[in-house]
Amino acid sequence: MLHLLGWDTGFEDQFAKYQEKNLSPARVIRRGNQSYTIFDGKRSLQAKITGKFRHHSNVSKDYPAVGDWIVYETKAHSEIATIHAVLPRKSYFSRKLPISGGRKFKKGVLEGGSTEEQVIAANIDVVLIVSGLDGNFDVRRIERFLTLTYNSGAAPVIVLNKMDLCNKIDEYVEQVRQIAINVPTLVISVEKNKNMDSLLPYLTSGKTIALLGSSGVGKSTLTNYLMGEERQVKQPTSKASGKGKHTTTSAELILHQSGYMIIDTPGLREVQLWGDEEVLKETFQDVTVLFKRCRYSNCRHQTEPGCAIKQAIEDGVLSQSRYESYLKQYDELFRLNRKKKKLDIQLNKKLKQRKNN
Ligand SMILES: Nc1nc2c(ncn2[C@@H]2O[C@H](COP(=O)(O)OP(=O)(O)OP(=O)(O)O)[C@@H](O)[C@H]2O)c(=O)[nH]1
Ligand SMILES: [Zn+2]
Repeated sequence: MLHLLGWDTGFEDQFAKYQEKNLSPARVIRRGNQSYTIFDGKRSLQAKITGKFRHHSNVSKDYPAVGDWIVYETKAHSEIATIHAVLPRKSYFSRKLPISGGRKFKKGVLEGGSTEEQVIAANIDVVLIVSGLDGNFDVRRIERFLTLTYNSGAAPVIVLNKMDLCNKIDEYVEQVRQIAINVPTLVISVEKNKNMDSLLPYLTSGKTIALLGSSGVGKSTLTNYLMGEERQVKQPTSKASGKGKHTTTSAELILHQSGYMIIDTPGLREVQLWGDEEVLKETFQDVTVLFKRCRYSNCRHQTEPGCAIKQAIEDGVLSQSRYESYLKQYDELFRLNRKKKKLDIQLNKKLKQRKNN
C-alpha cells in the first residue's frame, strides 16, 4: 500500500532504524496550524510533533512539510499520532521566511531583515511548468521555473496550455526548445480538451506531481480537470468539539484513484513570487545599481534632473528595452505581492475559524 504513495527502497533504508521501535511511516497530506494530517495508505490521522522532535529541530527546515515521509507512533484505535522524525527528502521546494523585521522595498529591490528557509513541499517527482500560449507567453519566466525545479531535485515537464488561443505554436515551442533542450514539452488546451493524453506518461502510479506557473496560466483548471472531487479527506473527529461523525477537509497532497498524486498548497502556488524577488535583485543588478546614483533618492526616473537612468540610456550604457523589461517585472511583482497579501488575509481568517471550531 505504501508504494502507491511513493514509498521506495531509499525511504525503506532510512526507515530501518525506526522499525524496531514500533514506529510506522506515513506521508504528510496536509499541514495545519498546530498539527499535520498524515496518511499511511489506509487511514488518515491527525499528528503532532513530539517535544523531543521540537528540541532537536533547530531550524524550520527540519519540520515536516506536505509530501514528507514521517515516522509516527499511535495508540491502538486512536486517531491521534505523534511524529518522531522526518525521513530525508528526495526533493523539496522552500521559501525564505522573514524572521525579523526591516525587510522592505528600497529603490526597487528587497533589502534587509533576516530570513529562514521553510520547506513548503517535499518529495515531488515531476513538476509541470505550466505556461499560457496566449499573450502572456514569456520564455524567460519558463526559464526561471526550470531553474527553481532543477534546484528542488524534481524533474521538469513544460506544459504549454491554451493552444486554442495561439496561431504561432511552432514558434513558441522552438523558443522553449532553445532554453530547455532535453525537457519534455507538451502543447495542450485544458479547456478545449486537446492533447490531454500527452500528460499520461507522467501521471503514473506512485509519482507525486506539482504544478508551477504564473497566475492565470490554467493551473487550477488543470488540477480540477485531473483531480475533480478527489480533494476531500476524512478527518478524525475532533475531541474538543465531540462531533459524532467524520468531517472532511481538503488535502494538499491529493491521491488520484489511478495512483499518482498532486501536491497543491498555497505556498507552492506562490513560489513564483520568490522567484520574481530573486530575479529583480540578481538579474537586474545593472539597472538597480544605477538607482543609487540618481541625484534624488525619490527619483522616479522620468523628468527629474540628475537621473542616472536617463543618463545611462542617453549614453548607451543601458538600453531602453532593458529598462522597460525591468519596469514590467517590477509592476508584475507588485501586482503579485498585492495578491499574496490578499491570500495571506484569507488564510489567516481560515486558520482562526479552524481554531475556534
Ligand atoms: N482559452 C483557454 N482558456 C483556458 C484554458 N485553460 C484555462 N483557461 C482559462 O484561463 C483562466 C485562468 O485559469 P486558472 O486555472 O484560474 O489559472 P491559474 O494558473 O490557476 O491562476 P492563479 O489561480 O491566479 O494562479 C480561466 O479563465 C480559465 O478558464 C485553455 O486551455 N484555453
Ligand atoms: Zn532617476
